[in-house]
Amino acid sequence: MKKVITYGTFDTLHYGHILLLKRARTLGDHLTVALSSDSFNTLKKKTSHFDFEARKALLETITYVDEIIPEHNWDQKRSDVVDHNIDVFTMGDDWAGEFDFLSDLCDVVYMPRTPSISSTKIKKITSKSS
Ligand code: C2G
Repeated sequence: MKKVITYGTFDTLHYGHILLLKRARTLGDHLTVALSSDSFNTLKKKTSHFDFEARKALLETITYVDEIIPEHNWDQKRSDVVDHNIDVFTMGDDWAGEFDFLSDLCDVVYMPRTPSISSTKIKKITSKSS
């Protein structure tokens, strides 16, 4: 079984995330999502509208996602790849080059980021309309 992993906050889940997860799943037979914890979001200086449990519950409804693990810090990727027998690491290409250090352990694939949609944009739209 070819295993794929990807990382992220996945706040206010939108079609950019879904497209990434759909493409990621086509890279293998099993997709693990390492979902940023609320405390790691703080470290990333990222405020998410939804907390970890809510973001996890949404991801669990997506057929492309086979497993969800927590992402607690920047440094867990190498051990995640080894511990979960990962064959392919993938992220959107806004991260291009950032994770090439994993290439001795697994394939590293950066996929085109979906333009014109982001959690930030959605939050702005929803705050204006509320
Ligand atoms: N993404 C995308 N298109 C968008 C928005 C996001 O393809 N319009 C992708 C990003 O490139 C990323 C994934 O969706 O691969 C998750 O995006 P975020 O939730 O913003 O995650 P990020 O804050 O980039 O966290 O250790 C890595 C970090 O946890 C990544």
